[in-house]
Amino acid sequence: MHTFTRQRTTRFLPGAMAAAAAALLLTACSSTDSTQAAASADTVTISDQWVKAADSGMSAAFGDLTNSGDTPRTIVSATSPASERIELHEVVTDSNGTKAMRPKRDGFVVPAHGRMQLRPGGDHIMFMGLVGPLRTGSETSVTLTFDDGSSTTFTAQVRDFSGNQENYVPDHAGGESHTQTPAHGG
Ligand SMILES: [Cu+2]
Repeated sequence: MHTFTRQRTTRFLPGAMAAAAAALLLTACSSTDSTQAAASADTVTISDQWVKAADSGMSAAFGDLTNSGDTPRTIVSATSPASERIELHEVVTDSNGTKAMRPKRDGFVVPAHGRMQLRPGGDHIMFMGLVGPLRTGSETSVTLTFDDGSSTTFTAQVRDFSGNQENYVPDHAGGESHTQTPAHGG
């Protein structure tokens, strides 16, 4: 049983308001026009979402993203009151067979009429700086922002998880390696 709330927020620049209103009027006037694109937040939902319990430092959120629409949707960032900073991570295996996680450069793409799974050992929503302990059984909210500017907020339960852990490679393009071993299940 998960609490799930969705919010659709679209950011308008003040000057864009009139243009947006005009576009809406045009759409309303043409009854046969069904090309008006839905916002990503209206077609992507999450299920089985959860966050790994942690006392401090890093953690991660997981779940199943489902896209009911006809076009792929891309998540470009995330926020949560539980963490000062959040990154969208992937896990890669280097030539030595060592797993490491790093920011996923192009975000999370949820395919049209498809699903994207966020799992320990795979793509995950990385909490980079917990503001306080994440205790088992409590809940926290996470807001996902799409590349069209829309966003959706969900509530996730905190669960115990002691699974695979990977090294963190903050910048895989740079020559330096700041390897950390966070206590997180991603
Ligand atoms: Cu990570």
